[in-house]
Amino acid sequence: MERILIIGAAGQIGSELTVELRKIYGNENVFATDLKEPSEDIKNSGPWEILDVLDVKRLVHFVIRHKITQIYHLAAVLSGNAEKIPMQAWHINMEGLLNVLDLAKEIEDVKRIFWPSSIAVFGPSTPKDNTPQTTIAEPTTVYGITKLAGERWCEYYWKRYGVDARSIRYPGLISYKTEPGGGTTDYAVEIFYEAIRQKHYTCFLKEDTYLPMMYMSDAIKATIQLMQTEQDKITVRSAYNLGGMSFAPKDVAEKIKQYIPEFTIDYKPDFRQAIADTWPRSIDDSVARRDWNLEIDVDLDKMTKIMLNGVAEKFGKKLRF
Ligand code: VAH
Repeated sequence: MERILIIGAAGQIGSELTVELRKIYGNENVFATDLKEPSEDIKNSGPWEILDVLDVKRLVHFVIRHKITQIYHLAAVLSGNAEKIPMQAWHINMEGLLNVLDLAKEIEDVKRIFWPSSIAVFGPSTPKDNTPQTTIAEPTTVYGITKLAGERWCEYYWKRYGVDARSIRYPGLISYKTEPGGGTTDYAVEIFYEAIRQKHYTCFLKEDTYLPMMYMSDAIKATIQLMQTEQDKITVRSAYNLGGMSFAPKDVAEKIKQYIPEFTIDYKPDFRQAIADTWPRSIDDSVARRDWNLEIDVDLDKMTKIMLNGVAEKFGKKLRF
């Protein structure tokens, strides 16, 4: 029986991944942990605990006590915030991952690790369109540096110690269940909150900034699919490219106007524009499709309806699109 530890269960990915994993493996077998309390539905549906991935003693004790067999280590400082606290971001993002990899190396019961990488591993010298799985990766952001280094460590622990660590280079992820968390792609979350709150949004990126994006349900499905794939089918031990769709702020604004005609937007690029300008516009995820049948269901139109309805419901507004 799988016993799963989620580190970062209160975050954007963790808050939805915990729910889906509990549906598959049973509520009592999925342990939600974070530095802050997770959502009510996570607290009320299964075990949860405050846990700091940097507290190695407590982490090891937790894993042994609960006979954990898989760890999803999601906690990290995202791109925008990492530029404000470079050394803390390096420490948190790298020490956290290395603690988990070392623990998997030492504790026999821990069979599989998931850790999220990002298209942020790519930099200005990377081909921007349909970026290949294997290509130049010279990130110029702190976040991207931590993700590239993390990928190298995952592959090292697999080759040297046989630790079955798996990873995905997520594009920008869009969901409504948690507030935006300091990422550069989070304009694509904020815009829906502001469209419902005040029918206007001031975007911190230029209107034609194309970035690879994905709705959260597709990302969660891909993550679980990768973790359920037989070991001999995995050919990438750094991190799999994951593309999804590519759109710019102007595309999202146009889609929102189809449902809220009075919605308006203006553009005031900030420091995050320089981050976005170093990332690809679109990603080739054919290797993931070949190795573990990646499928993407949600396009921009479907995502717009889901986001507007979801945010409206959160605010108790009687809107249905
Ligand atoms: C960020 N949401 O903006 C993350 C993501 C591709 C970007 O990794 O930092």
